[in-house]
Amino acid sequence: MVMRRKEIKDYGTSKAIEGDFTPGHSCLIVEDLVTSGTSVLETAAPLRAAGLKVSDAVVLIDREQGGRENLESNGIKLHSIIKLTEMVKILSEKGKLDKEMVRIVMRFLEENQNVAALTTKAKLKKLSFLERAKLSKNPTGKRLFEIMAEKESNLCLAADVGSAAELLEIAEKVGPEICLLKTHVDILPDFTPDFGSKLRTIAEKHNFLIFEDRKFADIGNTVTMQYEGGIFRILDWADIVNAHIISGPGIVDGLKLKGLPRGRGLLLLAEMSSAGNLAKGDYTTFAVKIAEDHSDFVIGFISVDPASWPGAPINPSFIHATPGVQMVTGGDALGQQYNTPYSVVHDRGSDIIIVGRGIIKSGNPAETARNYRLQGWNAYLAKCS
Ligand code: 5BU
Repeated sequence: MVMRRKEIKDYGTSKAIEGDFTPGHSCLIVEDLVTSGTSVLETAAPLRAAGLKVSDAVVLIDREQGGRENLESNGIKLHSIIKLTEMVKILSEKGKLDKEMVRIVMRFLEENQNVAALTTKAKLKKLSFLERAKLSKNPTGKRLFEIMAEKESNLCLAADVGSAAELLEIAEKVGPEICLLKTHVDILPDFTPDFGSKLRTIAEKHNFLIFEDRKFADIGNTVTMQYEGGIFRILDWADIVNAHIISGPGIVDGLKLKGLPRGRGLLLLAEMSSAGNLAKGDYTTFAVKIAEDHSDFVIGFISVDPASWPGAPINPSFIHATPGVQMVTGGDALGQQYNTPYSVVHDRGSDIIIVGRGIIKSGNPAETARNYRLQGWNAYLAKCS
């Protein structure tokens, strides 16, 4: 027997699901009644995320308001003991419901069958980047969605090159194709304090944002200093930074203290692309909860397969950015794992493809970036249509 908690507490086991189970086992969902099917889907998501197979649900009453169809389209067969119309019929035959009440109930059901079907469709419909820009509570998150729509680009270049000079050169070349440029400023041997302003000039010219992949991981007080100070002064030039949530929500409070007044945005590492990483299951669920609690500053996630997250699709104001992308699936010798732009955006539900060596190591980075941009954008269009 497995139990799903509706809310994850930050005390106790802090697990979304509890019980004695082994990944790969089948799990039958038991509910009292089904209306639109949302509650069963919310239960199925964390079970599936924990590796359980969910293909059937048993309920006492099917209220016949779109639940059966909704579940069917999510791979769950509904078995009901009785349907609401059958129940009304039996009660009326036994003289327990008068004719007027039967008429009212049947009419209500007829009207609400259509409403439920429409609501389900609206929920499943993928919003465009421009529609999502309007939902974002953070100016950088909003701007990023807008740039993606304006440039028809959901491509982020991971500019992992050998020097600051090379980075500025590739930013200039690839700039027209990207919505975002990702840096690891601590790998640049020729970093100088004017690096940030030079990169910002190029970013403004080609209309892209800058994301320093700093992966903050310390306590709130320390990250405020790491973000603002040192020789890199990341806060001055990076529109977006990211953080692990290993240290708890205090890290977001700390970064927000410095970043929010400057209109900056934060991505939380909800998943990682490398083999054997530990960012999964309840960890990912916790990242979503922290993001919801700080949606004025958190603009989204580093994700790998957000379509499989519990409660997916989650709040559409959040952006999903995915590293580990190349034209063919595979990996490198140190644990990196690659998926294709189409599988990342269309199948796994991400928004932005982050591409490093696939572009940098190619003979013509500008042309290769254009190909990645088109692949990523077409996958987005296919998802929305
Ligand atoms: P690649 O050359 O496309 O493999 O580069 C991937 C980039 O994304 C690189 O800068 C990594 O540091 C970054 N990355 C990643 O690969 N996986 C992750 O989970 C995260 C970042 Br978070």
